[in-house]
Amino acid sequence: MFADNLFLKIIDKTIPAKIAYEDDQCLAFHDIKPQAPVHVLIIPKKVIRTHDDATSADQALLGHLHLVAIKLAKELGLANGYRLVINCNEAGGQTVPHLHVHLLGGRDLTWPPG
Ligand code: D5M
Repeated sequence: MFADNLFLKIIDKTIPAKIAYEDDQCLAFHDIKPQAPVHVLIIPKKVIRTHDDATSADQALLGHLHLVAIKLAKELGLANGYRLVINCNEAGGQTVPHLHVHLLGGRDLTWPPG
């Protein structure tokens, strides 16, 4: 089962996080359990529980998350490459019920992922 939506507490700053970027639509912060030298989560401020819950109304927001990922990849020294991951639902490995984009880099990433 999903855990609580603790990312809402990161958005409202009741749980601390190492914030990499913030604007009116999204927040990016370093993952507490990094899987690569750079591992940042980019989340919308709007609650969208899973990737499946996004609708056409979220089209620009989803695009915005990608553009923020490009900006952060540049700022965080990932010119050689990086990976974006969205885990969707339990079988997809999602544990926090708030859509998030993982930005991973800083090492040679292998394929397929686990
Ligand atoms: O990814 C959920 C991610 O959220 C996982 O990589 C750990 C991360 N996480 C959990 N709690 C925190 C806090 N408090 N700060 C930063 N990062 C956190 P998923 O795709 O749902 O498995």
